[in-house]
Amino acid sequence: MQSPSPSAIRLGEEVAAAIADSRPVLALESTILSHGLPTPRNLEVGLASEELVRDAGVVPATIGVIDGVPVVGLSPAEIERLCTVAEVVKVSVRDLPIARAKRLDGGTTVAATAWLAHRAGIRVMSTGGLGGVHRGASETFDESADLTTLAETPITLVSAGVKSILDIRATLERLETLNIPVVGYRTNRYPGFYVADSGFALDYRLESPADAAALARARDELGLSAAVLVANPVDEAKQLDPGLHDRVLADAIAAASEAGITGHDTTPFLLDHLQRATGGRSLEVNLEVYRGNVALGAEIARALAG
Ligand code: PSU
Ligand code: MN
Repeated sequence: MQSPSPSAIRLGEEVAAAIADSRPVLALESTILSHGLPTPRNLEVGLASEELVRDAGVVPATIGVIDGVPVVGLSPAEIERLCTVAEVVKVSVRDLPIARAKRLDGGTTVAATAWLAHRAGIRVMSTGGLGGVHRGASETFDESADLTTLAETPITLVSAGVKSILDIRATLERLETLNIPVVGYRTNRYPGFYVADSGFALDYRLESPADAAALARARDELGLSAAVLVANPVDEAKQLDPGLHDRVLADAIAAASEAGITGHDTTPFLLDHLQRATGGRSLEVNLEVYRGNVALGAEIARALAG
């Protein structure tokens, strides 16, 4: 991929200064705000996450698209705009030129956020759940561009795995094919977002932010292009009850198929269904998971800058 012209991406002032001084910066996505969480929780989460990063001595860079311009380091007013305006679109990498030409506002996916963060010189990013291979993908070909983009984006990404609304086994196979290292943070089990263990094993684990920094440096020394994925499970004490999880998941998948939901609408639809079907429990777990990933991402950003 070619480099964007320097004026194509706008850096927030604080973020630009931190990058120039090699101070730690943590990138955060905005699809989770525009399409993943209900209003007004999305705005609370967007602002509280930045606060959490600052408290760790790291500069937050929430990334999104305003009037077609990709912004690395949105202002609080811009975060509010992406959280509250109805016309905000979900922007993955393929949507960046469309948003630009049409001057749209957009919440950026993991793929678009990582792509922009890397080009701005940011080395670590946190999200809740990564996109992946959807169930039925052998028929629909519905696989998130998060995977192919991360294969070409040398960043460190902290997530709690992929949600069980996806085909986790297929997602792990694709990550292997795409040469993307996946490591458990203090676990040998791949996390299942709402639950600490998805049922799949991981070959490698890390014990500390310093370990994660060493892994990122090793990748850079070898000149490999893929992201390093740090899979950070929710505390078992705070996970969604696995029995409840399995029941409501089956209902959500059936509802999506009945409603004829496909493509990029699938994830927001399923998440919304889960939230309502668990009386908000899945939302609380979602926020707990996200907080944990933001906190760990900030520690890794510090370890890499140190
Ligand atoms: N997974 C979640 N919540 C989300 C997303 C994924 O649990 O909000 C968002 C992320 O921004 C991710 C995107 O990058 O959805 C993937 O969408 P798609 O499958 O359309 O690529
Ligand atoms: Mn898709």
